[in-house]
Amino acid sequence: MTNRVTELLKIEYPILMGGMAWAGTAKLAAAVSNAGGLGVIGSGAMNADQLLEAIQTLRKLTDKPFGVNIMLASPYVDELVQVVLRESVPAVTFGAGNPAKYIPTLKEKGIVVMPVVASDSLARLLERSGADAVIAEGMESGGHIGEVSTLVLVDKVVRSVTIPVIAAGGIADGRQMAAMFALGAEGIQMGTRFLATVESQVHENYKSRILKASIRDTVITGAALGHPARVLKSPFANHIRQLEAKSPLEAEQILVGSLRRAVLEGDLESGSFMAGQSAGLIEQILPVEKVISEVVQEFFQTVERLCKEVLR
Ligand code: TUI
Repeated sequence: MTNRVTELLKIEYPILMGGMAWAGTAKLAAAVSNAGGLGVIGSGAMNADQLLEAIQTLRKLTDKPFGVNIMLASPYVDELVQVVLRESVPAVTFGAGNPAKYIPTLKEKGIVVMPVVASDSLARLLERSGADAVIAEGMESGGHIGEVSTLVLVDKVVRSVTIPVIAAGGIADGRQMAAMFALGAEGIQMGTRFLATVESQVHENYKSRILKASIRDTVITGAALGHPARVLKSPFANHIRQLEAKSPLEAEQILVGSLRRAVLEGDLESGSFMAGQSAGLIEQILPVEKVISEVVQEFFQTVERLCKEVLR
């Protein structure tokens, strides 16, 4: 496949890995890059030394382009930006905030900058600030989310900017990829789909919970705390939702470390199993390469089918 996103990133398929704290390891990112997509190290829970180590590990596993996700709510943002500059990583994605002030120095180094946006207004602002592409992430996504669905957000963002738009949130297969391309997106980003792979290092409980989930098995926690996050339903998620209304400080306290407990320990009692609504579409743990080849194959089949059906 060749389009503006594959050319910008020098990759084979316009498929990006979501920036996932704890779960977005060097090993998983290298697998995505080796399969022709853009693997992305999730630095959300890392300090500068840990990010440097992850980049070095990834570089031993692949010589293909890759990215680093910087979560703007991290206390280490400035030092993480210094690491990606020093290491001249090929690409950076940003989430959970406005990264405009970091764009000029990253561009000077030739780093491709792709912020995640949940609104058309931020997309326009970041295009003016020099972003190379934007990732329009709808509220079907796992983790921290905005308020607009992927279908509506991608349509609006495509009409609002001239830089390439990458669609994210709820996407796990090739028919959805074709739907996003129909709206004018030139790439997709998937998170949850890559968690349920052989190379993913999340706890087995996390993978099996994704496989078992139906499309209605996610809920939003943290809305009353000002940081809504989509997670798999559980007694713990229900408990937080009740607590955050009455006692926000207590809710914040029990949320601390809950993503780590889910990813590393598979803690079913007090873990936050962040996942998108696409969890309900995922039926099998597959090698990353198979995920990407199936998505691409289904994308092309869908485009062909649409041409035939409409032109019959
Ligand atoms: O960032 C994500 N997903 C995440 S981050 C995360 S860890 C976290 N925990 C608590 C609070 C914050 C983060 C788990 N999952 N996705 C990208 C994303 N960015 N989704 C939504 C946004 C977003 C929202 C508002 C981006 C910009 C924005 O505007 C802020 C502004 O200043 O205009």
